[in-house]
Amino acid sequence: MAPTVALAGNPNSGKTTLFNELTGSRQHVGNYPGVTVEKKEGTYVRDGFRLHIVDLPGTYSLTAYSLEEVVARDYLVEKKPEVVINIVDASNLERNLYLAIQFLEMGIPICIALNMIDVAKKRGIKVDVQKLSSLLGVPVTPTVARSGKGKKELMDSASQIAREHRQFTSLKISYGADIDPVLSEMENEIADRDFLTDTYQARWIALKYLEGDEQIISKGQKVDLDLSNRLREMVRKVSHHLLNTLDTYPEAMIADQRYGYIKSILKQGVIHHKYDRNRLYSSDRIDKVLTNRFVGPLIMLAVIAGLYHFTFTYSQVPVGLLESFFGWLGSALSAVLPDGMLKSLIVSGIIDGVGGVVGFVPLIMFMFFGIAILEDSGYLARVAFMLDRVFRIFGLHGSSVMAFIVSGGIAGGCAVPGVMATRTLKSPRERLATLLTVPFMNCGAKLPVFALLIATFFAKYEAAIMFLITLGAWAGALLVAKLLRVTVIKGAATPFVMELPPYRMPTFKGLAIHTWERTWQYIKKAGTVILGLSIVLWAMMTFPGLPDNRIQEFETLRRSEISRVPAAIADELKAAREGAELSRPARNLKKSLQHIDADEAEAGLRYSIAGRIGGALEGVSRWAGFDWRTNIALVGGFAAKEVVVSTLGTAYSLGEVDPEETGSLSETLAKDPGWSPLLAVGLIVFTMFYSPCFVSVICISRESGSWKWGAFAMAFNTVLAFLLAVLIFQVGTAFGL
Ligand code: BGO
Repeated sequence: MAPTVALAGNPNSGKTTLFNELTGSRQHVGNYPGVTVEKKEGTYVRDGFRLHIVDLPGTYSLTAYSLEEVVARDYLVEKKPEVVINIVDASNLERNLYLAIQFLEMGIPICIALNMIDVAKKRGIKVDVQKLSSLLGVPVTPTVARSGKGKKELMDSASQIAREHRQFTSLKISYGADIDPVLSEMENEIADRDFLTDTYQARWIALKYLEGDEQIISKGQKVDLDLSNRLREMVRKVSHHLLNTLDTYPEAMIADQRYGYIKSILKQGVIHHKYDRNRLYSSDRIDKVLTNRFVGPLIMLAVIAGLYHFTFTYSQVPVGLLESFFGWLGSALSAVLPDGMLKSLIVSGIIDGVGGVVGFVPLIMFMFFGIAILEDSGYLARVAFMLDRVFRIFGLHGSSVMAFIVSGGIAGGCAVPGVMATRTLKSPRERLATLLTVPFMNCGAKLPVFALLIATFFAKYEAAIMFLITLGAWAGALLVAKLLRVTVIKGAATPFVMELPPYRMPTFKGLAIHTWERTWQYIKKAGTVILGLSIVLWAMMTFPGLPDNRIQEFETLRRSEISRVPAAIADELKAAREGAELSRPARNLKKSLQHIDADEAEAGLRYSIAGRIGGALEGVSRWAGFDWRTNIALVGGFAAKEVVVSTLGTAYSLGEVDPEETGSLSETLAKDPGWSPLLAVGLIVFTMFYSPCFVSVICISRESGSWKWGAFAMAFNTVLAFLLAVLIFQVGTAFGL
């Protein structure tokens, strides 16, 4: 039987004209079964090769909004023609490609007839056919259906696809940060239960539920009511969320993202207007400036620098207040609770550990608020669009940009959704390179570490240093990606297309919800995972406790200190209340005894499980200037990066050098002679690049399909981070910094 070619396209695209051109007198007209929609069929013959041509009803879309759309769609999924010729009006490309994108999303083998090229030319529109074809990944042939121009070339492409039975992988578009996670959750459920998957693909079914496609939903209700209801509930939730935050609906968002995808294709030099179009959409007008080749990147840098300035300036007061509050809480509980394990756990383990992380909530909140403005307005997608030019040089794909931004490319993201976001990348090699480098971004967990060190050592230049850290993270990620792409993951780059949704005015409600959602995630993590880890690390820093003979040694030291002064002085100290005025010899005795207490605490910490691990690593870590306390914090950071701050908090709290002058961790580090700005820079760089946290490693392994890559990320990143930290410390020391 002759292979079937279906003609599809928008009304008035020239479908009927082309059909008549192809079939001549070999055609007949009937109806699609059960409906009054006309069905025209015919035969095309060339060099003895016959093709059965079916003219589908003209449609703008493949949703079930009209009878024509349902008929066209049913024909495609039920009859599975070998190839679809999509007739696209070249003079109205953006509108016409909307249907083409939906064929690609369904994984239907298509070739494009770029029709009415003569009309386009008359209107001063020039289309780069080659570029369009390579960006869409399908053959594109310019045609003039009315004169038959391009007919032969078009049919050559179509016959080739039909003869080869070429399979098309379905196009995966990102539908935005709100829809994407729900879509993949729905897709997994659908695939697990084989729900309608004998006819449609799982992702497409999920998409139709999100678009509220009545035909698919009613089919679903009949097959598995329970799952269908669950899917509808997921859709209801995300719809509610979208309505609250962006004042939109999933189907509108999906359409926007599809148009954004098309816009991004057209913006890459596919279409040239000879005459200046006097009517530009406002988004296009804004884009003319914001994504301009020269001005665009400068504006982008200024926006990011402005974001950091805003965050650090306005969060300073609330961060200070929270820090003071935790300081006060620690001292107050210290005074009330009796000495012992419980007091140590609450004050050193929980308050100094978790408090250090919670203290940064205002900063995180301001940062998320700024990011929400960029995201909700549509500017973040433009950042990705501009960065694409740079990404290609490093062997990555433009779609990787979004994964980097989600992971904290500007700040405050998380590598876990970043790793998930790589699912939209088609090339497995580019995907792997992206997966392995997204953890270099400055996720929300690293921010408290940076904020602590910047506030302690570079307080005057907070925004500038944060800006440098961001540039450093990108530079590191891109260089490593390049290294991977020329060594372990070699292969050519694929053309890039990404979504450029229209600009929107963010609503205050939307910004508030987005900011709060993310901040709440951070607080929840601090209150659960970080709290748990802080307790475990406190235990590791407390047990097994000094052996009796060592305790005895410190006791002897204390006694000998006391025996060196007249008994009256020792009695004065003993009898004195907290804060009471003491004589000079009594004050000296108090200081000596406090030093012995501090030495004992430090000896206890060193003797603890964590202390021994930190101490054992000191032989190597000294090269980077890290002492055993920092080592404990960094080992804790393997579990979650926030733990670096909480562990430093606990470590310095347990081994307090000068108990009379307790202050915030920042104050303690500033006073500690072992710390310096140089060491802080080394530690910042190490934190930026060393092993992804445990959860990210699991995700990398799962998404790459092998534990090998998870292990690679841990080992490679840690070695790289260490070498950089050593370099900074050694060179800095050599220059006397
Ligand atoms: C009329 N170039 C030009 N210039 N015109 C084309 C081309 C092309 O490549 N292809 C088609 N057309 P349909 P659908 C018409 O009918 O095939 C013209 O809905 C007219 N009719 O000739 O019907 C085509 O099947 C009187 O134009 O589209 C047709 O997809 C004056 O585009 C129209 C002028 O084509 C739609 C045009 C009485």
